[in-house]
This record gives sequence, C-alpha cells and structure tokens, in this order.
Amino acid sequence: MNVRRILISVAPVCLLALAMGCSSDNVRQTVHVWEINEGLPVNSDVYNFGVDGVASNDDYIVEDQVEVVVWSQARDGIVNTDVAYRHTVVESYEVIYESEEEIEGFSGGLGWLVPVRNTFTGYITVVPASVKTSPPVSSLAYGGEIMATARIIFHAREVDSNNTLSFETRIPVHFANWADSTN
Ligand SMILES: [Ca+2]
Ligand SMILES: [Ca+2]
Repeated sequence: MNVRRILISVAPVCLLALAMGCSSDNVRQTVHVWEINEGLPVNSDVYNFGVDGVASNDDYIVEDQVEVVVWSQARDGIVNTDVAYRHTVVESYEVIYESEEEIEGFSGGLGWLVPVRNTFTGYITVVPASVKTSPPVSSLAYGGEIMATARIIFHAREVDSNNTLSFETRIPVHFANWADSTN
C-alpha cells in the first residue's frame, strides 16, 4: 500500500522535470565566475564591539558580502544568441564551508539576469549572521581563528529553454575576531 502511494506521488514529479529540461546538455550558454571579492580572501570578523569598543548592549554582528562578477559565453556558434537564448537567470546559490572544523553551510535566493557574451556584477552573502552566532565560529569572539574555504555553487536557468545549469567557485574565508570596522 505504501509502495503504491510513493509511485503515484513520484510520477508527476518526473514528468515535470522532463518538461522543464533537467539536463544541462542542451544549454546554449556557459556561465562561470570571472572574479569574486576582487580576488581577495574574506577576513570574516565574527564580532563587533560597537561604538564603545567593549562588550555592551551596542555590540553587533556583520554579515559578510562579496562582489561576484560572472561571465556568460555562447557555447557554440550554431545558435544565433542575438535572437534567442540571450539570457540566463541565476536563481540561487549554496555555500559549503570546507574546513577542519564543521561549519554549517547555507543557501540563498538570487535573481541575476545575465546576458550572453557579457559580464554581470552582483553581491552575495558569503557568511550570514547565523554562522557567526553558532559554534564553532561564535567561540572565536574570545580568540582563535578558523581557516576555511567557501565552496559556492550557483544554480541557473537558461531563460528561453528553461534548461538548468550550475557553476561554482571557491574563496578562502579566515574567521577570527578581527579589529572592528567603524562603518
Ligand atoms: Ca559595545
Ligand atoms: Ca571584531
């Protein structure tokens, strides 16, 4: 009885996936990250002591954002991308932290419309507040450091075909209680 129910519920999902084109074989564009954070690692300050510079109720945590430049290329010269298949939408991204410490990753939504044969500049959060308020990163407010590499996977969709594609990049993230920024 249970098996039957599962089969019935799965079938429409498969059909929908086929209709939307789950394969990336048919996309006309390739998209990749041209540059992230101007080529620099992220020095992630885990705690800000506020205006008074000491622990008090004006302390806060800053989410780290980085600039991302992506570049879209036509995959071959067969399709005239001046007419169709001119855009890819980057819809979401996920961040996986690679480190000796276990740091929980996250995912977020985007809506970047990337034109073919062009660059697009956007911003993503690479370290959200939730990471800085959770162990092991939260313990760094009192000293220590954690070196990590953020693996960032972008999920995109070619506008005219709805075919999906993904691309990824990596950036070093150095977690510590760095000197507080004043802005
Ligand atoms: Ca303070
Ligand atoms: Ca600090």
